[in-house]
Amino acid sequence: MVTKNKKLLDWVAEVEKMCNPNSVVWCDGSKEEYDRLSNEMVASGMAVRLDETKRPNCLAFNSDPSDVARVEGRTYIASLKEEDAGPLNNWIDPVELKKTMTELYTGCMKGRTMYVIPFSMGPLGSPIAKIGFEITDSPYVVLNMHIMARVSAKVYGILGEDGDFIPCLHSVGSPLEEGQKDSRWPCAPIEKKYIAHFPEENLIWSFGSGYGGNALLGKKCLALRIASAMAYREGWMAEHMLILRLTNPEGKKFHIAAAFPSACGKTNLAMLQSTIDGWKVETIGDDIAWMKQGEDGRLYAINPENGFFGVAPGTSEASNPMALASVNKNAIFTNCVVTDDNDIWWEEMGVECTGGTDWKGNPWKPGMKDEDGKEIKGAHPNSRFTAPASQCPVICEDWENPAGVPIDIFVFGGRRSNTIPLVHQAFDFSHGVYMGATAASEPTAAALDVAQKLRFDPFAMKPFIGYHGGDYMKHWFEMGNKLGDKAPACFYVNWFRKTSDGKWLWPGFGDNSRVLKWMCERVEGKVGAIETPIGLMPKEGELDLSGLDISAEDYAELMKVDKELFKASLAEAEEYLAQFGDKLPDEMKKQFENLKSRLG
Ligand code: GTP
Ligand code: SPV
Ligand code: MN
Repeated sequence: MVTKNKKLLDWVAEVEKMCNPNSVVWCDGSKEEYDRLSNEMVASGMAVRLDETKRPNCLAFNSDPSDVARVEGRTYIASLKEEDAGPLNNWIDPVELKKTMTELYTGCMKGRTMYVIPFSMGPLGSPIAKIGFEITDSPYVVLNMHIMARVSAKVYGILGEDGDFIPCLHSVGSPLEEGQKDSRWPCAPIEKKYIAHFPEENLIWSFGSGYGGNALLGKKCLALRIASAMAYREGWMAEHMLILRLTNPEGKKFHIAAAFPSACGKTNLAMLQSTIDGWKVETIGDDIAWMKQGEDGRLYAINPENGFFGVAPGTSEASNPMALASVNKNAIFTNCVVTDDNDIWWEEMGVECTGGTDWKGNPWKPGMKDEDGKEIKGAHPNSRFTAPASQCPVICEDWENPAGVPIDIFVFGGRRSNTIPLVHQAFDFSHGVYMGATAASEPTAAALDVAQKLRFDPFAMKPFIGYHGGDYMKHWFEMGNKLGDKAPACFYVNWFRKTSDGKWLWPGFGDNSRVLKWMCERVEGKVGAIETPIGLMPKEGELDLSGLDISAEDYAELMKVDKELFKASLAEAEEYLAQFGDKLPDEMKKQFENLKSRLG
């Protein structure tokens, strides 16, 4: 018996009875376990092993074409009271939802193995870490969890006989009848998918999807939705943020946490290769930050994850060489092209591909067109790599330090082809909270069912706040009050502004270091700023553009603050804020009025 923990034993027995698997495997996180499951999945045809000389110990998977991203419309915060879930979440009464899901779970693991995965989010045994157990019938999930979380037999010891943990139940929702052949990627149809959270119980139930944040429950479900609700209750923060260390030519270190919506540049910024001399970035995390006030009054951040689940398309030697280096061994690729010579490929990888098998499993060549003459993409736009963070060449020596790193700068942002300038700074922390809370972004491929228009995505947390959005804003203001003059400086960026004919106005990627440099110099008081109605912007000549080929017209367009456009957007902001009702903090109203009067 691997554990004597009663809560764990009872829960596993109960789930086994309900789901009726063929057998139960208590996982230990070992290499032997990883290799055994990899070999089994290759033998059954569910995975492809890539060429060992080119990409040692790497696997490629293709998902079902219906199961390629998070499903926000099927994601629920089932708090006891509907008002506690707030307007940004879907809600179902927890009793009712458990009844519905219990019916779905009943017998759902027939013909399958049930795995019990012991994991820690955050360094094993550190006071800031949280222990979870994921029960799943997907060996693909077990393999990914090995990389993304700290899966280890040691977790049973840390848990002890009466320690607590966060139960995470997952099934692909596709039982196998006697003699039935499994599909390559079992899952359930959309109307049977549920990604459910019971925040008062710290409980997660996921059914019907095998993909990413729907299935790797330590990530969005635990480390953001459940953790954000805990953080609200306990006075800390769980945010959808990358964490990086930036060192300037004098050797001074700055720590930056940045919140951009899904597929809006966190992984890229976290591993940035600076294009300006003497400035160096090291990665601490690329997706999630847990932050607590330290004894010195500053805000300290840790990355609770152990790996990267990164967007593949667009990752190249030119855009993100450090991500590319992270996936040259021990990685998993989902929905990419397996090339004819058994390597991996995706669009804009920057290497030639003569052909292979596309994400749907069909023979594929670059430039292939469908019946309507539209180019067929080899990789799905939300195809992903899973790679151990330790393999990133610029991983920071403090990335596993349980004390975390002190945050100097918060960056908010989104994907906006117009209106929002490259960078502006908040007048103070409260204004920064207003900026973050009213951030808006254009849709990406990271979620299947998001309307194809601009949407408000407060602090990039719209899909991940485990409680009421108004309380979430209040919590941000309260953190600001607690941190006082030690609160991080707040900035807002937009790497994605385009010309009227659709060209990027800003080169982005490594050149984003120029913007980070300006932020650090602002914090140090080395540069000034121009005051605009929306915030503080670089003075002429103070944003380092040395060696960059950007025309004066493009630069002016990139930095333009069109007062009329901003004035016009006030009505949308007002409508968005109104949905928080009584829970909208007075400070948000005040900040809105201030902005309105500054815009005149
Ligand atoms: P999630 O993992 O979904 O949370 O995404 P993310 O925020 O980590 O986004 P990521 O860094 O993977 O970038 C998503 C897409 O944006 C990729 O296609 C990138 O190539 C592109 N991208 C990232 N940074 C920049 C940039 O500075 N400029 C431009 N034009 N594109 C960028
Ligand atoms: C995101 O969508 O923000 C991701 C990918 O990081 S997933 O893990 O699928 O949520
Ligand atoms: Mn993300």
